[in-house]
Amino acid sequence: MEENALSYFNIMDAIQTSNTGAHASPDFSDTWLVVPCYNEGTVIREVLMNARLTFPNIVAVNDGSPDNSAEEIHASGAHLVNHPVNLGQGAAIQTGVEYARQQPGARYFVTFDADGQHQVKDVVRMVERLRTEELDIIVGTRFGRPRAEGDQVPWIKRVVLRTVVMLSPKTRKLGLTDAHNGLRVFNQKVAQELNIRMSGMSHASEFIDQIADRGWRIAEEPVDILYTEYSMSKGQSLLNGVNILADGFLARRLP
Ligand SMILES: Nc1nc2c(ncn2[C@@H]2O[C@H](COP(=O)(O)OP(=O)(O)O)[C@@H](O)[C@H]2O)c(=O)[nH]1
Ligand SMILES: [Mg+2]
Repeated sequence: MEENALSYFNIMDAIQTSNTGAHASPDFSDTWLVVPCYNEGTVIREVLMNARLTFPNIVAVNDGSPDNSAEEIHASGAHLVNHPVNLGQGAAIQTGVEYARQQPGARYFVTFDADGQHQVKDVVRMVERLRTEELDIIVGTRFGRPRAEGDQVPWIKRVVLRTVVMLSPKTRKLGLTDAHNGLRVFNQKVAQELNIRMSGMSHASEFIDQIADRGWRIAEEPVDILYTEYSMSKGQSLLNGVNILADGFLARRLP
């Protein structure tokens, strides 16, 4: 309990910092955030309520979480879709996109993490860019600009992500610097054509595959991923990194 309270305050600090500088947003009623969620009950309500201040349309896909994620999503006012069992982040994203693309007036779609690591101000910039540039999809990158003073990317994550890019011909061909960034903004064409079938970590590689194979026009946008005490306490950073590499090698799914 103690630990949860600590993480909670930490994430609220992070969210408040992340809001600083977000310009008063124009109308985002044509934009849907798709939020995959697994066991994020301690933070998901605040993350969604904060995002809803700018983006009123959010669908969170609760992927068979045994915790109180579903109740917290419901309390936030976001749309809630439940997977009765855990099907993985890729399946949750696919479900959320299928839900969002059916909503009247939906033109732009965003994949946004449930744990407070993504920032609303980055999404605002990416959607505005997608409105004005001839692009189908913009993906976030942690490495798109010279390394900043306060850069929080853990070194192991940095090494793994660099390695994935190096080993992945499609990622290199597309000119991408960050193969596993969960923050993406895309248009209706991508939302209609998207067909993520891999579970686990492989969905990020599958996303890259589909971008390359379907010829979607893509650009990267530098974003800051927040490494909060809460996100680090999930302890997945190292494991995810290893999984990303293992998945890629075993399934030959490095795009
Ligand atoms: N739907 C679903 N979401 C997941 C699953 N595992 C992780 N997530 C969500 O995917 C996002 C990113 O996961 P996270 O563990 O933070 O990965 P990392 O930040 O890339 O290291 C968060 O919003 C999680 O709640 C899963 O099995 N199913
Ligand atoms: Mg995370």
